[in-house]
Amino acid sequence: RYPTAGPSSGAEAQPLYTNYPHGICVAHNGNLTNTDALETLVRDKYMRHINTDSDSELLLNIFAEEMAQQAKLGEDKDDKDKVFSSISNVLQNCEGGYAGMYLVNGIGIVGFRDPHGIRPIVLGSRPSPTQPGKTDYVMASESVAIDTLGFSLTRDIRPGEAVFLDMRSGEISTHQCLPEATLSPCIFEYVYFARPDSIMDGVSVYETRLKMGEKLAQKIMRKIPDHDIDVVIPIPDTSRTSGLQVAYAIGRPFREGFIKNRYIARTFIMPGQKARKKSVRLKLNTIKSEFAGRNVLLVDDSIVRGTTAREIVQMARDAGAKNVYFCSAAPPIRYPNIYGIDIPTRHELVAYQREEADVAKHIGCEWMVYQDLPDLEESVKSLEDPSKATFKSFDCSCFSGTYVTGETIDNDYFKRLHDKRNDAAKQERQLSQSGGSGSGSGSPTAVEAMPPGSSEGCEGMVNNQ
Ligand code: PIN
Repeated sequence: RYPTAGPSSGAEAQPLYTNYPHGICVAHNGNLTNTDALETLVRDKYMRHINTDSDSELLLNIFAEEMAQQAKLGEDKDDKDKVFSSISNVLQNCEGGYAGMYLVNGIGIVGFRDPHGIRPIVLGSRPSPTQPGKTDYVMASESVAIDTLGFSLTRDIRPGEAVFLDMRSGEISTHQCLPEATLSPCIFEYVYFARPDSIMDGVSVYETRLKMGEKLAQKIMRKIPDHDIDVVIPIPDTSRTSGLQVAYAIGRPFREGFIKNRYIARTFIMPGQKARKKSVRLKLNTIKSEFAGRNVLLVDDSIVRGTTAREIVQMARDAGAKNVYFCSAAPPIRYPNIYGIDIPTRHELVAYQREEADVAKHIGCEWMVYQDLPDLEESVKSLEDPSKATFKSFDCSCFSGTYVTGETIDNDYFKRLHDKRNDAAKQERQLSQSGGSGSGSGSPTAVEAMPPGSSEGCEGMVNNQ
């Protein structure tokens, strides 16, 4: 798991382990938002020692403590009931977006998903190759892992639900540990994070990206009906799918103009604008003949800090493009993400206090078009199986500033997030390998009162998968 809040020290590498009771491990994806309150609970009430700044350790101890209490109740209670009660305790106490698994030594494995289903987790199965008549199970963040291992996707784990695999009996059981849970998954999984071959909450990620392209094309046609686009060029890799559909829908050729150097590491790992900027040129090269003398429409999945976008527009010009237009399959990102995707603090976002035309000016293109948020939501919602109709809403917080767990997210929270996430802080942490993870309490969800921060920009993001 990449750290989105704390440092990346070896002690925080998953799975995290506690030896009391039973011996319990945790692996999780996402981010807890009330870590201060949880730290107090674990230290002062549970009297448990905390060794790291990782929220995974809190998740581990909250479950472990409840398992210890359940163990005291004696043998007459089923293992699965003890496990499910302990998961209920986790879900009631932990706020944020998270999904994961605990392995309880001698008892089994339990997978769980946060009460809003912000982060994904799926269950798969296959006939056991070693025990005829029995079934093997697997749980993972994305269905692609299930395919790859030769299992079949069974279903998504529901928000607030736990799935327990009993290692003694080999039985599987499920329980809705928080009955009032509702599904509001992170829409960014569909925009960028999930692999296109994943099926997430019953919807093909690939198909949602085609829809995003279709809706984006419609907006381009509405806004600039007399456009003079000669060719549509995606910025690899994620935007290929939506770019393909943009080209098809506006009736212009789709061409590969940027080729990725497959030996270069992802740029988000590099702190600081200079390193990232340089790495864009190392990472991508142009096929000059696709640009020369043409009006090109570049398509990207999203624009975060705009550093890559700006560099890429310049690369298109250097390759001989006559005019460069830009479109984004996602709406303007104006707010930080607090559920496990490292979208930085507000002032580092290119769309912070900028409208479309200002962003176009900043990245250096002739004009640009962003997807509208209702269209993005519709791109996913329209593909939902109507017989299931499970989406209540989506977590679109980085576009809208509305956080589904909003009641505990206040300005104090965002200030601390800023202190951890800005470039300068990240660089300092990289040197010292120390830091922390934060939270807040209070009421409003507004993030207007962000403190001024680092002037450095960067590109890219990462989530906790
Ligand atoms: C590209 C994913 N995508 C590319 C991530 C960069 C924004 N950036 C978000 C665009 S891939 S910036 O799938 O990893 O190939 O323009 O905001 O700097």
